[in-house]
Amino acid sequence: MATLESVSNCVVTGNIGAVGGEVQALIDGGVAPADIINDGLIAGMNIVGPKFKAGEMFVPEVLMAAKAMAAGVDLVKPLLGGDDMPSLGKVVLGTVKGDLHDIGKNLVGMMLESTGFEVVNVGIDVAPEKFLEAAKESGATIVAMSALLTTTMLAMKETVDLFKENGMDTKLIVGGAPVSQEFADEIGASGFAPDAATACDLCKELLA
Ligand code: B1M
Repeated sequence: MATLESVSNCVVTGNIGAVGGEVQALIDGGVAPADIINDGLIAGMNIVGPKFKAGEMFVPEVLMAAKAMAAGVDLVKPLLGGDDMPSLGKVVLGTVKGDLHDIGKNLVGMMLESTGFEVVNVGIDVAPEKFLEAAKESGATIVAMSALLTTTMLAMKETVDLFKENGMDTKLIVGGAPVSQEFADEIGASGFAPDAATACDLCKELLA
């Protein structure tokens, strides 16, 4: 029988073939989409992290875990709704220069969309100039940056500085595992969110 734990196990073992069936069974059984994401898919990734750090899992296995997670997320995403809501505002979202991690960033994008924001997802390894160009082109009022590596957090400061140099009044917000409120304050960002749900609240606050 499919459970949140079996979904989590599919992520940990990178079982791309099985994850879809398990997630679908939970959906059919009436489990809330947010619970499938938080207590199934993310819970699995929370087991992968420490194993990767401890050298018990390696890059190819983590990649399989990431793909299994993405396959699960794809099934849940349409259920989060948001399509019919009027737009709350436009947010440019990307993972900063030098950083290829996109699972958390994409979850933030999904939650923002389901809350009613229009999201311009500029992808991974995004240089400060590209964030600026995307903000100018789209007219977004918020730019949300994600970083998972301590080394790439510096690119967040470069981006904040570039927006200031160009006289932009765009709100720049930051998030990702190594990022903190203290760091956001230090680089002059408009805000920090530790998770996707808080990122939505923060965007609403900034536009209020
Ligand atoms: Co990477 N990796 N990785 N990795 N990887 C970490 C981040 C690491 C902590 C693992 C470890 O050692 N314990 C470590 C970083 C150490 C450090 O700098 N502190 C690490 C490393 C070292 C590396 C490589 C250098 C490994 C190597 O090649 N030797 C390499 C770097 C590549 C690069 O980016 N240049 C690398 C590669 C990879 C994979 C490609 C194999 C894969 C990424 C696949 C992908 O993203 N498509 C991967 C993965 C999966 C991880 C871990 C295991 C999981 C990350 C994840 O997806 N978490 C990670 C360990 C960990 O974090 N525990 C690790 C689940 C996700 C839902 O959480 O991304 O934190 P997270 O997002 C959350 C919040 O942080 C927040 O909301 C999300 C949802 O609630 N959030 C935001 C995120 N972005 C936000 C933006 C916002 C607001 C909130 O805007 C305002």
